[in-house]
Amino acid sequence: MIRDREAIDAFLEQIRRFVREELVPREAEISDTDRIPDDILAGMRALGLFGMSIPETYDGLGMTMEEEVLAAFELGRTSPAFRSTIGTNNGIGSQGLVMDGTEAQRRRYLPRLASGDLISAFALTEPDSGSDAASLRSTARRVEGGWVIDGAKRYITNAPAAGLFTVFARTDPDRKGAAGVSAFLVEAGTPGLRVGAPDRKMGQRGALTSDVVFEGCRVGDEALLGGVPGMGFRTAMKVLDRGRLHISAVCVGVAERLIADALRYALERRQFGQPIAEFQLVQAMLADSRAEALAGRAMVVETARRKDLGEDVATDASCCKLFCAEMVGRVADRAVQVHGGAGYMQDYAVERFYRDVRLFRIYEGTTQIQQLVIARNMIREAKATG
Ligand code: COS
Repeated sequence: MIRDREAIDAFLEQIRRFVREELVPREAEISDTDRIPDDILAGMRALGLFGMSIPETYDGLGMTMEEEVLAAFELGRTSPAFRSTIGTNNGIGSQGLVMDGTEAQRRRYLPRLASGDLISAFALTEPDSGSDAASLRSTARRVEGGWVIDGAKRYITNAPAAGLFTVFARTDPDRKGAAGVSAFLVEAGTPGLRVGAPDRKMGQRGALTSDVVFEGCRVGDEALLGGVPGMGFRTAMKVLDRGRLHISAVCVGVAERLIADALRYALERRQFGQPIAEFQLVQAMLADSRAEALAGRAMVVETARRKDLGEDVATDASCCKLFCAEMVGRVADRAVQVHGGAGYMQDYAVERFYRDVRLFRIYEGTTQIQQLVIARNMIREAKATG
């Protein structure tokens, strides 16, 4: 439900220009240095990109889900590391607060998250708890006036830069599954919180992840998200529903970029006396990619619209993540193939994107977890309706 079509179109055009003029030319540099330079961060702040999904009451842009996915399509047209920089503040790092935080918690953090002065991280995954998120072992023990958190978190996006962590820990040791889990807002610099060295990843260089360790980390009562224990897992799942739609949109944007690169190369590269774009086997790869990216775009916009209308889109958000993450993997593979030997060389962006997109099938719920969620919900609905 776009409130003001002209305003959103103008904003999307600003992002498009920023991506084309400021980000695309710096992709190789970001990959080489493994960091996003300050001038780019300043540009992102100036555009308001850190606060797209944060309500206007807390100084964000208050975009609807539909508007957010339209923006994510644009941001997808460059290295995913750029999107990752603003990704946690718009998604998994802020939405727990937006959805379930107390008014005091929202006021304390959301305006600074919206401006990008504060970076957030979502600390759910652990060394022994990935897909089986409800089995997490980190604990938060009740003490006078607060809680003491112990445990280790792994692969936490933006942890090295984060000033605020949403940490999931078990507050009820007697309840093994989801019910005993609570969420805490823990500020960087709190004694007992330690951030590890950045991980060395296959791709998405510039998007930093690391371990986060809690050893006797004491926080006050006000750190418990929403002020109610036992709600953390549900918060995490709701946040991931939204995050999965956003990631799906990024996959579509990356696919469209790869198609543009592959088409340009196919028109320039000549073999057997003509551009390889004239060959039907190359055309088949371009056409399949185009059709699949369009399917992804359509399902993401449709699901986002229905979410804005207040419908439960958990199943379809997983459908989008499943399809779009796999789709961009196929599109990247074809883009390398169209480039032939050049596609295997680091001189061409497709080589880097091929590695970057591999992560989409893994994080915010693997493809297999999406399949499980979709089928489980289908079966539940069928049983409920008899
Ligand atoms: N929205 C709101 N609540 C939800 C929900 C959703 N989408 N999904 C689950 N819940 C609630 C359930 O209703 C249930 O609450 P009740 O016990 O009150 O009914 C609770 O959460 C537990 O749900 P469930 O029984 O489905 O939990 P499972 O342990 O079976 O796990 C999966 C469910 C596998 C789907 C979950 O662990 C998951 O998504 N894993 C992947 C984690 C992930 O994406 N990690 C990426 C790291 S973050 S980048």
